[in-house]
Amino acid sequence: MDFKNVLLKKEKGIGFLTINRPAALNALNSETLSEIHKAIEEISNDDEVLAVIITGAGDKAFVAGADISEMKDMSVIEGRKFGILGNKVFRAIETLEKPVIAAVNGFALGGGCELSMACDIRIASTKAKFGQPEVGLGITPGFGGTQRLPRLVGMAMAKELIYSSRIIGAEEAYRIGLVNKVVEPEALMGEVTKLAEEILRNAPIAVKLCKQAINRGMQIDIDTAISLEAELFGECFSTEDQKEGMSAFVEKRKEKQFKNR
Ligand code: DAK
Repeated sequence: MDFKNVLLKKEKGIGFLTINRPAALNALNSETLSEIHKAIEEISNDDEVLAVIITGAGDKAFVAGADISEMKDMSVIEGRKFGILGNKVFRAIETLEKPVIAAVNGFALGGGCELSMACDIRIASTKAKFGQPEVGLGITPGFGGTQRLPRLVGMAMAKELIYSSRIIGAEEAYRIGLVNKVVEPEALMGEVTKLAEEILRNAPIAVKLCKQAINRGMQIDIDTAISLEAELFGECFSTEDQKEGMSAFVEKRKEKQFKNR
């Protein structure tokens, strides 16, 4: 499928999704959000793609936020519709049955920080900047920032960042646990690709079930979560990949042929 504001490239099992509006620092307007949704659907239906990397075009921004020019004159109903669209897209990323890594190459503000937080893992370049500056614009974060930021960095730190609308650098984001790693800008895509390849060496169904167990388990009480883990663990034994993984160990074989079955 051809898109106007995103690029989708598939290479060796990895889907590279680039938000591509560099003149507006990749700000998310409705059209871009709809295209991200379509791209995620395409990735979801493509059995050849087993991991996803999301980044921003250009050398300045990952995504500088929701599109302020589009939002400026929205009515209550339009604002709500926009919020529903954004949340639908970000939930589609969060619940995609494949791991998603954000390669944060520059500004990740407002909706951009929220997009990165809907991904499973964030790797940042030293040039990345994170923040939820919405209260300075007279609004609350609207694409899950008030919910995902406290889950990642804790309630007090999330409140400090959201109430103050302070923008922080990559090292600070690393220190508070918002990003997994910080690398030089020229090393960023190599680093995220290497991580995706490392994940791809494992059994895809097991990775998918781990994502489910962690995401769903973190929202429920520990007893229910442990039952969920037990159920998903059991499910693995219906797969050919479980047989292959364990046979390889017993036979002292280094090479494993996982088939995503
Ligand atoms: N929206 C639209 N255009 C943007 C943009 C944005 N978020 N960010 C940057 N741009 C555009 C600029 O307008 C400029 O366009 P031209 O003037 O060249 O046409 C171009 O990108 C380059 O930006 P600058 O000239 O400003 O570049 P600088 O290097 O000087 O500054 C900056 C970079 C990132 C510090 C600055 O652009 C900036 O402060 N941008 C806005 C950052 C921001 O406040 N982001 C949060 C947006 S609010 C909700 C739904 C969603 C949301 C909330 C509620 N509901 C429905 C409930 C989400 C809200 C947000 O994300």
